[in-house]
Amino acid sequence: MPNLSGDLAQISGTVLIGRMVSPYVRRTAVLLDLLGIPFVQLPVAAIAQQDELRAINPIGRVPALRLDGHMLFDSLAIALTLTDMHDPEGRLLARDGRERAEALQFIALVNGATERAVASYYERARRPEEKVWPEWVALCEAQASSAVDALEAAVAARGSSFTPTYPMIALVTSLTFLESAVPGVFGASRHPALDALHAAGEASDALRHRKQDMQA
Ligand SMILES: N[C@@H](CCC(=O)N[C@@H](CS)C(=O)NCC(=O)O)C(=O)O
Repeated sequence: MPNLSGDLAQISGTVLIGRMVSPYVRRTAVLLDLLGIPFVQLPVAAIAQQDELRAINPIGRVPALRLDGHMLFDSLAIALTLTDMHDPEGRLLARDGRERAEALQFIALVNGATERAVASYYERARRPEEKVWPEWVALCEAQASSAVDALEAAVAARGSSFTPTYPMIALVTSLTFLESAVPGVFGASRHPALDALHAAGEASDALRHRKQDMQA
């Protein structure tokens, strides 16, 4: 019987809990790398290992991050904590003013699109076929598409160059997930600016060391 709490007790230092197939886990790993924080990854499967996961994170989701002996969860809360502590110049996430407000809104769009896509994916992939609710799938995917369209407009206005900031890393990891899990929400013909940025981001040093991986 696997025992996540027991495994954690055996490891010292910073531990990232979750698999790279999750865009939220993957962006957290990339952020830790960019901040130069060494960590051990425990590739816990959120659904299959729910009971164990809830014993360490009451919401039963990944990522969770054990940092300085405390368990943090929710990727944005983790990112805000890590950048407050280790990014004093706001290199990865603007620290104040309009730039911070814009960065947080951008992340909210990325996370909103991803949450709706995850909901649609779970409905289609995890429910018994006869219980899948097509109207719910359509609503989730319409919301995800609308958020991705807004991201396309934002990126088209600023240009498709990739810089390894947290909002860009969040975007690229989510686009990779969307492409594989919810076909039709993000695509090169409708989203040329996002497509160019996505390709540049996935090829960058920051991301290519932390591949999306179903197993890891
Ligand atoms: N808002 C959360 C979302 C995390 C999330 O949805 N994680 C998914 C994996 S991609 C998960 O844990 N799913 C299991 C579940 O929701 O039961 C975050 O940003 O960390």
